[in-house]
Amino acid sequence: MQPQLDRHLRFTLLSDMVLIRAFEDRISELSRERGRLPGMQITCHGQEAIAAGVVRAMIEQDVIVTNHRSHGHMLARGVDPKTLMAEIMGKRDGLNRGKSGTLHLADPGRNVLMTSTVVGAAPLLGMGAAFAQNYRQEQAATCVFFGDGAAAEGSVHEAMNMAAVWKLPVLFVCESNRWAGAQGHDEHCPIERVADRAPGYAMPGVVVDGNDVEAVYIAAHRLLEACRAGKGPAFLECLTYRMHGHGEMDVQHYVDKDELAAWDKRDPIELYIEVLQTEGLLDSRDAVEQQAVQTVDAAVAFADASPYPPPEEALEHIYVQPIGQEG
Ligand SMILES: Cc1ncc(C[n+]2csc(CCOP(=O)(O)OP(=O)(O)O)c2C)c(N)n1
Repeated sequence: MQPQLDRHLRFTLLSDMVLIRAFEDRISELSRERGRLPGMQITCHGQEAIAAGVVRAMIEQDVIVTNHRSHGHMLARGVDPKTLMAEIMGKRDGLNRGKSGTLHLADPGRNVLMTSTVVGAAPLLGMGAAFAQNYRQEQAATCVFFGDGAAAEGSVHEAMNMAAVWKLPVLFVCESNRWAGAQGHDEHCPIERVADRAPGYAMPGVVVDGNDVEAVYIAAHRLLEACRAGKGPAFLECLTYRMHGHGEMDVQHYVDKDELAAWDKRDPIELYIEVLQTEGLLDSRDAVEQQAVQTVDAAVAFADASPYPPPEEALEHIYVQPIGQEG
């Protein structure tokens, strides 16, 4: 059934994207300030429509397993920007008590099971989560996010194969952003559309414009409903472009500047603002942008005020306690 994109939902999609952009713009800024952010910072700049569109198409019970480019998925899922920022800064009040940093974020309370930065691991882990959903006969699906580079890993093919054999409720979401580190799509993928592989695993392979948030939402909504209805896994390829370097310190010397400029003209946020303004639904973008900046300011203030975790906590919450020793 075609989902209803009412006014409220359309504003939600826009404000999600604007918040993700504002949050990550601050991450980019902070990453240039010495000592502010530990580790490598990886943004989804230009890919916000995929995060907002897919995650808002999910129901609460659906599970997310994501990869290194995960801030957008977390924010669209409703993770508190304050604890998210504190976690990225490695602080004690962070989402994962400062133990994860940006690369291993998880929010089990919101069914964000984990972030795996082992390229190609998320689909296998997501397949496991979907196996559990099936086993428990839950009316829920698992959404796995990975890149077109990851799609060249054997683990992704094993995950797709087993998910199809066992008819598991998994939506494989490939964010085809044309890059895998400094390697271009053509260097690791012999076909133009990764989704063309899906029929080989007896699942639908749908290709969508990943910079069109409503198109992403509609496709994800339809495929997730089918997954939950017991129709087995599905593959959604979202065509987009990685606008920043692999990480924030990568200056993209290997990227064709004309290609980058052409994709910049297709910025998902600008495209959607134009749609909403043309339809007379959005007078001014200022309010939504100001709101996002205030949220990010508050997140940074919260994170700055939080201490670093003391060394004694380093080994806490690492392993599940054996049964009988939980207390
Ligand atoms: C198994 C493994 N190999 C290599 C790496 C190093 N690495 C981290 S991200 C990345 C590129 C991944 O590209 P893609 O899956 O297309 O995602 P994108 O970064 O483009 O979103 C690589 C090679 C890794 N983390 N894990």
